Amino acid sequence: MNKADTKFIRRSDFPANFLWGSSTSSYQIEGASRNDDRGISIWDTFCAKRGNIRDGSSGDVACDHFHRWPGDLSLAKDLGTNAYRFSIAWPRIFPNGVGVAPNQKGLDFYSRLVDGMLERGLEPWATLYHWDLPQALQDQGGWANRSTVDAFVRYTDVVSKHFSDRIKNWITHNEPWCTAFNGNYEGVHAPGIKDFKIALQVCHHVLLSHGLAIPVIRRNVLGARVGAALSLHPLHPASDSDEDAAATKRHDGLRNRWFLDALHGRGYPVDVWTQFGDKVPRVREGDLDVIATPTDFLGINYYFPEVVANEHGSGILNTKVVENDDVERTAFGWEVCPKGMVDLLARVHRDYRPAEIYLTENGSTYEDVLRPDGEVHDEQRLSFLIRHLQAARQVVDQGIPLKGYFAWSLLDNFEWAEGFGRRFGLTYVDFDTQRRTLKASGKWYRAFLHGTN
Ligand code: IFM
Repeated sequence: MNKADTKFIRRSDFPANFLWGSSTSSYQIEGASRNDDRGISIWDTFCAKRGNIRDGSSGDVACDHFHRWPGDLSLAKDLGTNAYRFSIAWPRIFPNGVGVAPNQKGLDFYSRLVDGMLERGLEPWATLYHWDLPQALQDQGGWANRSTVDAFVRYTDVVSKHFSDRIKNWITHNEPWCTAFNGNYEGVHAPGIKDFKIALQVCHHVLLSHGLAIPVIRRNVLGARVGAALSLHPLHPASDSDEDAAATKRHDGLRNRWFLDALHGRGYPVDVWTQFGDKVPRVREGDLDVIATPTDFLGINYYFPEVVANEHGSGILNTKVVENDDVERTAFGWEVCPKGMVDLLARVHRDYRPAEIYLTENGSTYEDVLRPDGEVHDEQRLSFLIRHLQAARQVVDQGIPLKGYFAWSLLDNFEWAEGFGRRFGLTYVDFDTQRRTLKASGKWYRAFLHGTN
């Protein structure tokens, strides 16, 4: 393990108005999947199919946050964070995805939750879509069907109107890449489709719905601040060869530029678009302008860089992500590379100039053990956190408008296809008893935020 020196980072190294938070998402923590008339989501369906989730689990109970949210928000407050990123489960608001009237009980749940944040001095950062699409919409084709875009806009309208007095910060979509490609090309996430053409269409509709939602939120919420959260990766060629350099550019075209270019008014990158042949999405006149609707910030979820090689026959773009052995990795196999975060944010700032950037997720998973002394000594996560905060400071020092950091995650939770086997929390959750224990990394974050480390 690479030790990080805790002395070299202090909260006071950051601007006084820097936002400090933690992130979660509805399906990963809420549980109570049938309570208060919540509808079925694609993740309920996906989890029910044997073999989809590594440990056969689901988010049915998860962290039981639906019932335990007061304690969880108090954990976030005790950490010293001043913001909290959460997501709203669409099927709690519209159990069938659309409808004449929303489900009042669903609105009431989030109302209590948001009041709980405000009472604790946590600024609510709401994500509208963190992957739990109502199953009824998937039954009509899901995001591949353009009518899902209209349904999303209607859901956005209802929710943003309802919370207009209490939520100012809105994230339309979390990681559209994952929605589109994990869910509809690789088939490892809900809805479990493996079709590149469908994935590209899904991606287009998700981005379109982002653009259409922005003016709706602005109309409903005075002083609203709106953006999307993208999962982005710094990329490196596997060798000095021209082939690997070209492969890296192609991979970047889909992994990063497909989203960044479209959101910043440049359309989809032509160099990769032309490689997709008849698989390209149907794009109507005006769609690209809608997608490029100006935002207030860009959310970046940073986890790891990728090394790319040219490989004929591999994937759609003849590219392959390779692993070199001599790097530090998390238990997920993801490379630990704080410098990659600096490079990535510098690149985004240089090439796209978003008004503000927030690190809306950053974190790591390790095999945590709750010891007999009642402690979780997660030194590796602690080191990961410190080094990424040091990297964040370098970003700020370079004059890049990074305005906040949200650690993923407040709690260990349901890690999608990996089930409960991947712990990302600053807080350890015993899923048998639902007991929460702040890990060493969480204690350090608390001391950092309170200025006592
Ligand atoms: O748990 C996920 C989260 O839902 C989206 N971003 C990455 C995290 C870790 O895999």
